[in-house]
Amino acid sequence: MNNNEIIKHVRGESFFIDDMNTPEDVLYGTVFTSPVPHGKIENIDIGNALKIKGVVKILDYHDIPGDNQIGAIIKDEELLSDGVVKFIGEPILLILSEDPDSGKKAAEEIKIEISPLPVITDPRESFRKGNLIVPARTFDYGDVDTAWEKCDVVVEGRVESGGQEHFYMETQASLAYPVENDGVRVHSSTQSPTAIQKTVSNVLGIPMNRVEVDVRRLGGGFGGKEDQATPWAAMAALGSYLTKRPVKLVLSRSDDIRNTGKRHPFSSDFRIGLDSSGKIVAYEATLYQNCGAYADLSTAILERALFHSTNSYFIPNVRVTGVSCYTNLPPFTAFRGFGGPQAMFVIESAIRKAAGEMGTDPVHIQRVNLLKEGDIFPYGMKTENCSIRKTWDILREKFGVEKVFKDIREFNNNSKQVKKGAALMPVAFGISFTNKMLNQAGALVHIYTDGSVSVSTGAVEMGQGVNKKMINVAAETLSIPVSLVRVETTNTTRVANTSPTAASSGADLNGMATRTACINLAERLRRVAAEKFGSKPDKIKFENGRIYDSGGDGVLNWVDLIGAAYSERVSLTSQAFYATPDIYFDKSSEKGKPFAYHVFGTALVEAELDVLRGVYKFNRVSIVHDTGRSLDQQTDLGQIEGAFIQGLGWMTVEELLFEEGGVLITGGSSTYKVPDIKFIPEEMNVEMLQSAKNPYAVLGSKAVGEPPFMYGIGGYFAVQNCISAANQDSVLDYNCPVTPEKVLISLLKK
Ligand code: MTE
Ligand code: LUZ
Ligand code: MOS
Repeated sequence: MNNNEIIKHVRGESFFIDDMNTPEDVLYGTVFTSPVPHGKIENIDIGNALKIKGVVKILDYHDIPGDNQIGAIIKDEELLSDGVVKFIGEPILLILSEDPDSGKKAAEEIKIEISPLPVITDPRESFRKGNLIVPARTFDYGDVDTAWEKCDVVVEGRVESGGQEHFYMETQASLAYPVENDGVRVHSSTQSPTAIQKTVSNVLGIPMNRVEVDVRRLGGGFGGKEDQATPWAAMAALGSYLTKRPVKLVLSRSDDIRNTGKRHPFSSDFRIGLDSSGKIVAYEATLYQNCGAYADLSTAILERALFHSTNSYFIPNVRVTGVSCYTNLPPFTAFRGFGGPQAMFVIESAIRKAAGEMGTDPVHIQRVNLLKEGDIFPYGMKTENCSIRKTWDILREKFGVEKVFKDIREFNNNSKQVKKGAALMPVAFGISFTNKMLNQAGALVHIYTDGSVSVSTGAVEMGQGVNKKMINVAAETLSIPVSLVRVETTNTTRVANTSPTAASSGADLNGMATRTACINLAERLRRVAAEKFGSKPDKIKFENGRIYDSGGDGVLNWVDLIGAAYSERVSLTSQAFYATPDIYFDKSSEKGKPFAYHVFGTALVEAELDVLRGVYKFNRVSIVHDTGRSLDQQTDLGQIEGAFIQGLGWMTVEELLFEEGGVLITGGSSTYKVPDIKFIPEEMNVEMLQSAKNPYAVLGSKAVGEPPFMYGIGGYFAVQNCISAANQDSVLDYNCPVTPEKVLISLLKK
């Protein structure tokens, strides 16, 4: 199959913001940001900066005609600081210049005096000082307090997981134009066109109908542009609105890495209790979420962490508490998995530690606790079409899991300098935005008189192939070749009030809306054909661009049918809406059915360690993943492999380091390592379980964007197994990423 988007990317033909033609009068935006992690601005001197040739204007918060506010969930973040800065990289001034270089020079000439305030970077310290975004939340199920007595083994521990830089190929970028009647048009690399429309309207103090946001595609988002494309777009819009000139604002890689949020680091405590058969009887955990300086999406991310704190296991007694702690780091934000990976790393660590204590194979504990059909999650939702055991068993048979472990033991018995290890990682991930309101989407479909079809939805293409999936849905529903269908830019004037393309539900929600719009069109066309054949609408069949009468011998081709419909003055446009049915959640009891359904799967990750150097590689990964009826197999394969690698990177080599005072040490590709082609396992086996039933997404498909990320967690434990094989005395800790340096240290530990 031919994924048009990807072929264009490879050929370098795809357009991103920075490739767009800019008018001659364009101005360039440069953002002057805080050099300190916390402080009060005493004085700013822009005198010398204004003298630089090419500098047109330098804006501060006084220039904002509307609200100086960008907080999406909690209104705690200014667009341009009005006095107190809380992280290094916080925007203070917007420099507008005729060329990008003079903006940069001007920024260097700005003199700022800031009196320092105390800096906190550790979430536990912030917690002790009561510096929380909202009060702690607790999910409670069964009776944990009395359950400990029934356990044969109880172990406790601490787990740390690091942040993660999104490292999308295209940095944050926007281009804003003034349009007549006091409006603006904004092109942005954003996952949330409507969020930008709302924020720009609010910042400029103009109604939303004067703000048009248009998105062609993103050079990657991964959650980093769900909320954090907004400030840059709002600044470009502000500059454009005030100067009546186009303004382009594209962050350099180093500014992007320094000024924007990443995956939240978590620090967690757990206690787990099991009976002698390996059944988990009770589980308790406290998650300290390092939120950075502003709320951003942190509270929603913490909520999803709580939802996924028992991963794919049934545990009868659970209490998990989460706290969202402010610190003086960039506001951490959405990143593939959205808190799910952080919470799953905690329960997987707890299982490993318990297995060590009991002298049991962790694989055994994982297996006996896997969810069964009808089991209940701690938040009250029942599993349905639960395929976790099926994916586990298929993996076991198809990829000879037992033999893999046996071969590894034999290999390790005969090898001193190289040790091997492997781990299994089952995953259950809930699909729907946990904020019910966001589970809605719209589509607008036109059929032109030549039979070609135009589809607009609220979904944003960011490399995940959602456009290809929309094409497939429209083509299948109208029974026409995919070559007749084109997906337009995502534009707030065509599809309004859109949710971000996120929570893996872009294809689900927008696909449903697209399908409904196409069904409406097909119904109208069926009536036209019936009229023409002198037959009944329910006798009309669509097949491969051919329309025929199953009750007679009338036949039409697609183009003639469209021509007939047009002559008969039948509307060839349909707009449709979709809202996920039957989801609800009661925050007072923390119970409900927050997800339309779950995605399941299991991975086997195999690693090999060079004991002298501490370096490791991943030889093979085998994944059985429940895709439902795939909307596009090539795309889904890419999503499963890509998400796994990104998860593996988070667990192993991607180390985000801040100095004590909040200075980012790993601010570029020379200091922050992302997986490269050589890091990818030599052998990647992916088995898609397409038979899994799913009535809750379009055409029986299942969301695929985020769930496979968490297979990467298996990589951590595979490396840990190598370490144990090399040094039985090494004390295993649960602190990702497990970089080669850390491996070497634990190998040397006695
Ligand atoms: N794949 C690519 N190539 N680039 C991306 O930015 N984002 C991921 C995932 N896959 C991403 C990606 C994230 S975080 C999400 S939520 C989903 O795609 C969003 O798209 P979907 O809802 O259409 O699956
Ligand atoms: N974004 C969001 C998400 O706003 N709510 C969610 O539940 C979610 N889940 C995953 C990724 N992004
Ligand atoms: Mo993805 S983290 O939902 O953008």
